[in-house]
Amino acid sequence: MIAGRLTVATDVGEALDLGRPVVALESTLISHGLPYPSNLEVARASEAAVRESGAVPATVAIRDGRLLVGLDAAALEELATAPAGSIRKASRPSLAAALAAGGWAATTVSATMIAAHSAGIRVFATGGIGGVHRGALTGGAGSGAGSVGDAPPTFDISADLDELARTAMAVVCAGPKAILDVPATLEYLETRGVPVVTIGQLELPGFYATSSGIASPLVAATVEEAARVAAIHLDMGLGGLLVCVPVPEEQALPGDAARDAVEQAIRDADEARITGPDLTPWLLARIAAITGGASVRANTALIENNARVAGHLAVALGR
Ligand code: PSU
Ligand code: MN
Repeated sequence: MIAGRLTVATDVGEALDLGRPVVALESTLISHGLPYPSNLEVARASEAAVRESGAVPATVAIRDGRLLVGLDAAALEELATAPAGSIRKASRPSLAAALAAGGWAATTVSATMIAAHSAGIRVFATGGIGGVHRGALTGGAGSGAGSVGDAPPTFDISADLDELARTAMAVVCAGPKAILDVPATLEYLETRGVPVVTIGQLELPGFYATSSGIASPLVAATVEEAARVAAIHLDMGLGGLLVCVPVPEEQALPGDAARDAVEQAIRDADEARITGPDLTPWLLARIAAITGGASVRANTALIENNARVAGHLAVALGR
């Protein structure tokens, strides 16, 4: 049983008992997605944004064989300041091993959904979900297996996608990460029955950029409208859904700058032969270097914004 592995923070447990809105936050973006001190700043800012929206934040991580749902200030700081590489990245396939190993592990979207859902949380905010990596289906560039065209397909598809299909939660993000094959990620989500609802614009957000250039499968004018769809999908037990919100305009990267940085980073990852769970953190760090930190400002802004919207969504779902 998952519940037997949970350590739920007191304020989170009280809110859940009283039926008050709670928003789960993940920890891989803290340990693997962003450099210190931006990671700690955004972790704190996200919790504050959830509170300002009228909900209780529950950052999820693993420590000493327990799934922590809600971290105190000291735990958050420990996680954010741990030396690079000292914290495991736990997703569904690596969750049991991370629990068995003891010590700290950070939870990805899939592992956070498993813990938060078991605790009774229905809304979760992240930055950008994982998805179908470039070269996953076609091989060649982006496959991580060397720079050019004859590399075989990698089948590198994030466990986030199947988790969305099976676990009933609304996950708020700024779109699939721009390092991915975004059209293939959308098709995969459709095949697995996951609604993708964008709030406030017709196009799917592009993570660092406000738009991906691809039409969103579903559009909601307001958070309340998205909440009505989420409530029905979750109540019918149809699994999870993805709610997309664009990065705030002021911190967004221009679409072409984001595209150039992503393509350069993917070429570099191919050359360095980076594959598997290391690929996403490696690409994010490389894009930060290429953009002189502009991607980190966009990433932190979108994470905090998603936390705020998730808070409003949780409040609306509670009505
Ligand atoms: N959003 C961010 N930065 C991140 C992530 C999301 O802004 O680092 C993390 C999430 O934890 C997500 C993971 O589940 O990246 C995807 O990793 P992979 O592609 O290896 O499945
Ligand atoms: Mn992968």
